Amino acid sequence: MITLYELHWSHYCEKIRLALDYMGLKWRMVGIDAFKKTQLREHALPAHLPAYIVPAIHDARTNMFVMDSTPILRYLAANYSDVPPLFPGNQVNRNAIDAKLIEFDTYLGIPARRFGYTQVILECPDLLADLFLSHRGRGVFSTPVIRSFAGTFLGILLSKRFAFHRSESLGLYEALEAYLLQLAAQLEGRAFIVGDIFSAADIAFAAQIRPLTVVPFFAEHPRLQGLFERHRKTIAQCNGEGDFPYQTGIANARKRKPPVRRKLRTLTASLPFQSHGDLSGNDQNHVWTWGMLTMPFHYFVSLHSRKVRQYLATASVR
Ligand SMILES: N[C@@H](CCC(=O)N[C@@H](CS)C(=O)NCC(=O)O)C(=O)O
Repeated sequence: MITLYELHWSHYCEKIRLALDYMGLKWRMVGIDAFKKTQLREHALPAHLPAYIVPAIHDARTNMFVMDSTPILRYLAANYSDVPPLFPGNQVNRNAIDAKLIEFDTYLGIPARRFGYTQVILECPDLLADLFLSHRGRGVFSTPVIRSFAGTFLGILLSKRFAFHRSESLGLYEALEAYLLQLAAQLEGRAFIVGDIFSAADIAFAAQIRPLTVVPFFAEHPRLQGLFERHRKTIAQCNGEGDFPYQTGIANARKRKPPVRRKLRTLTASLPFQSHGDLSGNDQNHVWTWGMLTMPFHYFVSLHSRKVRQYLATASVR
């Protein structure tokens, strides 16, 4: 039996759930405490990684503990045969799938997480208390005022962890838009992401674009609709989950208030994230540094830069 350690809403974790189900393996999930990570600490930290993260798996059959989503997919493919393959085809195709996984982890997964969380913070920050604290304090974090304070506090912590307030000055929205437009052009008329067969690359793409479904700048982009259609189709084909709580939370918030959109601008920027050999990049920063003192300002002011609440997109706002 394989144990998957996860944070359920993480798109890196969804990728592994989809892959395990696609392969038809027996597995169970263990939700971790995002702060203490107690469940992960029962296993030794893999030497090539600096800190505990999810997804991680423990395979009771081999007694192996593997962390980081693409190494997990590689492990599953290498250790389970006679199941639908994650890396089908010849060696060239397999290498291309592997390269696409690292590309998606780095260029799609990292910024999509950033913009997804930013959207939650701007539209319904209280939801963060449900995501991170529902298992703590015997329900106290679900009571209205405490939920609201906790949501704000968590939003500030997350903004420091991922430097959400820098996205606008770095041109990250435009940089991801350029990456996705290029991807959409590459995939035009093609059923699968690599070659002519379904693979882990299709699974990874479907999971990793999910956070962008709540960001109007991307979700309503006229030239990106094919990518979102591909996401929906792949999730349905794999019997994946419907809307996640953050998607429903934002949809409900939009029944009360208009969505938060961006003022458009013309800017050329590229994604600054980098992979490291056969490992993907990440963008996590230390939370408890002196820089934390400036975070309330960034949270309440910088994060709102170029954002407007408005029901419909216009020529200058989406
Ligand atoms: N490159 C990693 C990224 C995993 C990652 O960043 N996981 C996040 C959840 S989405 C995490 O564990 N965060 C815990 C933390 O920031 O301390 C992968 O592909 O699995």
